[in-house]
Amino acid sequence: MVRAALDEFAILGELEDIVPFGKGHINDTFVSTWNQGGTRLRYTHQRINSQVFTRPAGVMENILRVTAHVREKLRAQGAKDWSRRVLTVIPAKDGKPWVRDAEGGWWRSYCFIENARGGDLASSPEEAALLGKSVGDFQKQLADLGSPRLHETIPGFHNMGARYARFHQALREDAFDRAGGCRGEIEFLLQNEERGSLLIDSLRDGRIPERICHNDTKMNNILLDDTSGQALCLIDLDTVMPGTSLFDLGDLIRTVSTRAQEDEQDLSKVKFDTAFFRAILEGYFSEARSFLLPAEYALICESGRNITQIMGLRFLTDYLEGDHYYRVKGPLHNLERCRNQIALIRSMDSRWEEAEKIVKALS
Ligand code: ADP
Ligand code: GN1
Ligand code: MG
Repeated sequence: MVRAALDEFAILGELEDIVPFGKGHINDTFVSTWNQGGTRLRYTHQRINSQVFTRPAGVMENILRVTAHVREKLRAQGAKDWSRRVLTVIPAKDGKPWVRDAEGGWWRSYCFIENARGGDLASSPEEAALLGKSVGDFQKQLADLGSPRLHETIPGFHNMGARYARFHQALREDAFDRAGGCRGEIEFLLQNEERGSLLIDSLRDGRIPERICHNDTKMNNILLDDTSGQALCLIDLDTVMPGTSLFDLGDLIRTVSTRAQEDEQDLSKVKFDTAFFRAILEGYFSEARSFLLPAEYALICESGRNITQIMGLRFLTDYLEGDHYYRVKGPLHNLERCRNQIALIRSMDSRWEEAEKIVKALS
């Protein structure tokens, strides 16, 4: 199946190898190696998860517009390595940005960005600052993307109210008889329901502006250069769409201000680290200061807590619904992820005042 799909892309040379790749939870990713007149070149291929992205053509239309816009910006800045700093879509032989397989699946291909890595944890505050800067830069580059509005590839993606409605339904149905084993987690999420809507309500009421954002800025969606350690490129562009700057900053805080991975089971390791938090903000502000508004600054601490909460909620909902959304390693994986996110929220809460002071000092 993979082989047949690859044959339809406009890639020259002899195919030498195809291997599954990466640790994404959503799409099926492969890397292929080709011999092109004696030079080896690699490409990334993804079968888009069409349960999650029900309109893949809209996803690809967004990605083509966004990558073209960023590419122009990089060229205008005279960036020498622009082809490593933005994804390049490889068209199919028929010119479309996708290939359909015999089972109706949707495939796309990108140039593989060599000598780069997407880690799960930041190794130092310096690295956290580079990650923050790359997210600020991405938002800045897209601030003047013209009309039409990008497609909402997953409607209500960060809509806490809609996520809670689904959670309540999963709880009522308890189709896999799992709710009894996670009463504490359910209770925590119910207690935090109202506060969780702060970001989405602020966006809806116009208290914070709509901006184009990435919406999935967890650390491993940002590639770092192996040699320089610099943040190179934001990948996984399926969810680039209108939202608030705080969705991206929040997801970065969720994944980069802790020293534990999102499925770490030793919860004593799940701690909000204010040195990393400060560094993320320093990097992010170095780009975003030019456009951020006071109302956005005011919700920065809340953004980290909020995106951590929505992930905890989504992991637990998926657990209650029988693990059909996220790729899991075992029957408790989603529950473990949820416990981890709740532990992170508790740790954020315990250092709230300190975090607020950091935001104030840097704003
Ligand atoms: P998912 O939506 O499943 O998370 P991603 O688009 O994040 O899929 O891709 C999964 C992984 O594949 C990434 O974490 C990254 O390691 C790798 N990857 C994807 N695209 C590229 C690329 N163009 N160059 C290098 N690595 C890539
Ligand atoms: C998914 O695709 P991936 O693995 O980069 C998810 C994010 C979650 C993340 C949690 C489209 O991201 O929303 O934050 O898992 N992406 C989608 O690790 O649902
Ligand atoms: Mg990803």
